[in-house]
Amino acid sequence: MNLQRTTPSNDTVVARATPEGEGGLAVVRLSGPAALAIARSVFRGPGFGPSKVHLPTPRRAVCGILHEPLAAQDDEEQQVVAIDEALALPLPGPHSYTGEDTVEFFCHGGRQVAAAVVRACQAAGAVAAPPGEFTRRAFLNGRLTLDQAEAVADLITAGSALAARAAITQLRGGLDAELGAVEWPLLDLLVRLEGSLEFSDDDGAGVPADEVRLALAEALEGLDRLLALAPAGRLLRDGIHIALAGAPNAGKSSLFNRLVGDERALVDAEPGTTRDVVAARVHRGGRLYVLHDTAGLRDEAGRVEAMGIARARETAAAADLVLLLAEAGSDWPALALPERGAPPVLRVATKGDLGGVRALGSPVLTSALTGAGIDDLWGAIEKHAEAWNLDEAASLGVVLNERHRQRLLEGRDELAQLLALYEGGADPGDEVAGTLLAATLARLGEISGRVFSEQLLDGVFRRFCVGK
Ligand SMILES: Nc1nc2c(ncn2[C@@H]2O[C@H](COP(=O)(O)OP(=O)(O)OP(=O)(O)O)[C@@H](O)[C@H]2O)c(=O)[nH]1
Ligand SMILES: [Mg+2]
Repeated sequence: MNLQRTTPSNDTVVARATPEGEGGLAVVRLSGPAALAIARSVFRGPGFGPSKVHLPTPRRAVCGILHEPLAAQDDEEQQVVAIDEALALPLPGPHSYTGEDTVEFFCHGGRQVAAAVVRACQAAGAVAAPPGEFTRRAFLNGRLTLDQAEAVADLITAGSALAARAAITQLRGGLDAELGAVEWPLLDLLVRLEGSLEFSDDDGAGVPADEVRLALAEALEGLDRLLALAPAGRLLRDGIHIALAGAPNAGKSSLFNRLVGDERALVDAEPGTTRDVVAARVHRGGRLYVLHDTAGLRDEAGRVEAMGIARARETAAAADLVLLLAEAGSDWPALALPERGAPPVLRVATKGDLGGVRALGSPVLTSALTGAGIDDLWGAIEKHAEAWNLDEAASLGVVLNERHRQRLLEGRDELAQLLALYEGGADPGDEVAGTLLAATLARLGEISGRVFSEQLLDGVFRRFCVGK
């Protein structure tokens, strides 16, 4: 197997790990071979400071003074220019987040202190850490797999309780375990295929085709099970997007406001009130929903309204679920969604308080005025959401992103092709099978980073924040 490992750079990096702005505390993190030496020149406290007689106790925080770097490193009496009173926590490698020597400073929050601490560390020889640098080093030092590193970013950006649970479960090895269940039997098979080549002179017997076929079929099933969770990964990360569409005056904005629990969109008796798409986030049952109110659909509209209607159709086509609204008793408007990949449509009758009969094919009758049917509507929405298996993905810790999905799809297709050779009755032979299988395993190995390139890492860590 192609195991590429580039070593982390020799720099010692520094960055604030907490967001900028006012808050009680800020954390500044130093990591790299010179972390302790740099910490000694900007922090005076038990075990720190210029004297090398006392060393800090690993993993024990001490209180002291963060200061401008000292000119003469070994002058115990030298007066320091204080930046803050702070805690320093020495975390020697390899038992640190990055796997390198690390020192974390817990200083006062706000805009000035942490920035001054970072500057002091830089003056003492540290370089500013680019986004994701600490996690990149953690990966390069074997502290995390690549998909665990991605889960760190997902955990930080999680927009819902369920997304956070999914990310921490993936960080704790969820996806790696599920992938391993597919990869290990294939690795085992690969070893046997390659072994049979080496010893073929002795006994002439390769791996029985039936066994290869069975192992490939099982792996294929496993990959399909994982791929079925790809939509859940996207919905956990981006939220479930719901578009409200319908004829002008159907009561879309009123229902939108009800669902959001806030008067976000303008409501008026005049048809054509909503032009632009108005979006709002709603948290329910640990999930994040992003609702979109849109312009009423009609044919005769002015120029600006027509632009709004085009946006309404685009929003509906891109949504995960469309609520198609019509006043109880009136007809359903034509939505004209694209034929391929169109989202499911849930028909919702509105203005139920006016006494109109429930329109044919509508499972839900609502009134934005009285609030009747709103709980039922949420129930129907949640029923749709169940089908996307967000809870399963979260409890397994399988939060697939586009990168994972692509590698899984490619691996799946390659395995399917190999399996087809066997099923066609033609045994391709252990050598061919072994070569194809090794290529597939290398592709799947990019998910956990068992196989990686600098380019792959740049792509993954680009979306991280500074200080992580
Ligand atoms: N009685 C009653 N009136 C409603 C209800 N919902 C909306 N309305 C009224 O219907 C009119 C249109 O409501 P909107 O929510 O602006 O309708 P819309 O579909 O967003 O309209 P456009 O943005 O113009 O496409 C307003 O006068 C609302 O007060 C309802 O549940 N019951
Ligand atoms: Mg409206």
